[in-house]
Amino acid sequence: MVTIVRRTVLAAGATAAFTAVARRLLAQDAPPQPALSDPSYPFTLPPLPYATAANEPYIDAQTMGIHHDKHHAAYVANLNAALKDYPQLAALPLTQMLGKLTELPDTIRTAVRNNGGGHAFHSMFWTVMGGQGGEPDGAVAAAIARDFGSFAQFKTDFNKAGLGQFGSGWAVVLVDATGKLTLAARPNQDSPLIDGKRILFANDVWEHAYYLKYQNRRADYLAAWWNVINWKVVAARYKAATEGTAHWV
Ligand code: MN3
Repeated sequence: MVTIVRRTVLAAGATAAFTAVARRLLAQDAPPQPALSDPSYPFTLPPLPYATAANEPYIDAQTMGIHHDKHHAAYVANLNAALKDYPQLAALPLTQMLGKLTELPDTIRTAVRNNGGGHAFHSMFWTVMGGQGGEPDGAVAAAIARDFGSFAQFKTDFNKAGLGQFGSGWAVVLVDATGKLTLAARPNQDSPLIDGKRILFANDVWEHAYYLKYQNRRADYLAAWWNVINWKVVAARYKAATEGTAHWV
């Protein structure tokens, strides 16, 4: 039944025709999304864990396709190129490589900062999307209530961080080993992993993430993005952080 609906929707070919109902059916048909573990050299572009149209109408399929296939692919290619002649560094998983950024040779530090940060951020980003939005439950909901007062306040503060980031960057929710949540805005692809911090989830506020649909209206994009967050993946990331399991990007 779901398969038939999907085929019909895809055959229509018009991404604008995707409704909330079709999106829900697609999501139900998709396998559960694992949160991403720590990748290593040679780095590869992880496939989008859903169709490019899975986040319609909030994030358009064309933006998703270009963002993943072009922008993220370029970070991966440039990171591999930078590490080509540094086998000892290339042996480090990505989180450790970023955590040792200040110790890296001058010749590749900026390339690793930008492209390693970009690869880490985007690898996380795809997995925390493709969901149905709404509100979290369980431990994540409790942590948000404790650290921000309410879910509404949390969203307001997160959106403010994203809107206040001048130029390109990310709005980030950090989680420490005790489960405490804090917000941060980071410029460019400057990953909090560089400072040894752990990311619960983040939203990309580079114009390439929203310009085709939202143009200069970053606030509208930030507000719409909550409709596609995947709280199941966020819950898995929170659990991993508080249980101290291997660091995920
Ligand atoms: Mn991006």
